[in-house]
Amino acid sequence: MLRLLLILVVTSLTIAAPHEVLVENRALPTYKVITGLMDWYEAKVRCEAMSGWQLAQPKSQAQMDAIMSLYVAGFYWLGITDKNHEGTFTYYSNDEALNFIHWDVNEPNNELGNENCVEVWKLNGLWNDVDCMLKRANAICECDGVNGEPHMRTFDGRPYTFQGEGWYYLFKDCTENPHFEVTTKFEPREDSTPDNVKTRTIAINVTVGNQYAIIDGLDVTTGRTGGQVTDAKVITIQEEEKNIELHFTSKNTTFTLNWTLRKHELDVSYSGSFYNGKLCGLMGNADGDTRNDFQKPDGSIAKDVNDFGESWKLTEKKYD
Ligand SMILES: *[C@@H]1O[C@H](CO)[C@@H](O)[C@H](O)[C@H]1NC(C)=O
Ligand SMILES: *[C@@H]1O[C@H](CO)[C@@H](O)[C@H](O)[C@H]1NC(C)=O
Ligand SMILES: *[C@@H]1O[C@H](CO)[C@@H](O)[C@H](O)[C@H]1NC(C)=O
Ligand SMILES: [Ca+2]
Ligand SMILES: [Ca+2]
Repeated sequence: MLRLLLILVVTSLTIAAPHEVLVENRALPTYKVITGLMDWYEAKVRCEAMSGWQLAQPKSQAQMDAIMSLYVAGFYWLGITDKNHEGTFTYYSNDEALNFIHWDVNEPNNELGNENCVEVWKLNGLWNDVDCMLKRANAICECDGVNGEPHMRTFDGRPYTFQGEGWYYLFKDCTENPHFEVTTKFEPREDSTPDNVKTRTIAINVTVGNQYAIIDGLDVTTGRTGGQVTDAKVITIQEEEKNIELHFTSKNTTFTLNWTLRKHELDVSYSGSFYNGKLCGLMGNADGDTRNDFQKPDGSIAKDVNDFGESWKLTEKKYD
């Protein structure tokens, strides 16, 4: 089951390592401390309960300094672990190699044999590896979005912020005989200013074969392109009080879109493997590799967030 949280946006790129450069170029993430004596897993859950947030994964001294500006006392969990490969610590969200380390002397020492999670344990911000199950630390959470806003996430789990306006391809069938496409309309929020534009999703158009469903706020319109009225309904829609769930199946894959108007949040998931690596659009290619998610329609890797986002804009004025 792959997931996505949508409202706004973020990014990076890639193939070898270029996205790391972009991470460094971006403004600092926003940090937040959740206090309480938690084990590492609980800290992770508490951070991720906030849309767009995760356990902090400091990637530079500047980020470490920003985290330490919130330090009061005690221990603080970070999103760094070697639980899946003893001795090799990585960022937990994407399992990528650390590009910044801040170990205390003689750490990591795996002293108790199972010290697989990393904590900040001293005022100077130095790290220690410790048992993930110890209920002993506060959580430091980070949000990569602009001003702590939630952002987009690709099917493969890469978060990014992109403030597009208008209609964009969220994801579509990129096989030779495409069968579906899902587009979304972004519009500036009320609190946007010309210098700081923040957009959000306001409408969704799901087209499967010759049938479509348009969600605009909480209004749903369905219809057919081309006029043929032969096929059975391929898009199913369940309208609840505060959210709309929409499903469609193509090959052996069922896509589920869950739209919550109040939060302008669209949660997309799918089950089935046929489309792994065969999707494209703002949610990436779903091949399990976060590093190649920022491909443009021509297959090339975008040079930055805007280049990526804008490449998926609907150019012809199909609809407005
Ligand atoms: C859709 O979202 C609503 C509200 O966020 C939630 O209660 C519901 O369980 C979700 N449905 C699915 C299928 O995820
Ligand atoms: C779905 O399709 C893919 C590709 O054709 C295939 O590898 C996979 O086994 C299928 N899965 C199921 C559950 O049928
Ligand atoms: C929805 O998208 C389809 C496919 O791109 C397009 O043909 C159709 O005009 C759109 N529907 C509306 C009402 O905008
Ligand atoms: Ca240790
Ligand atoms: Ca990918």
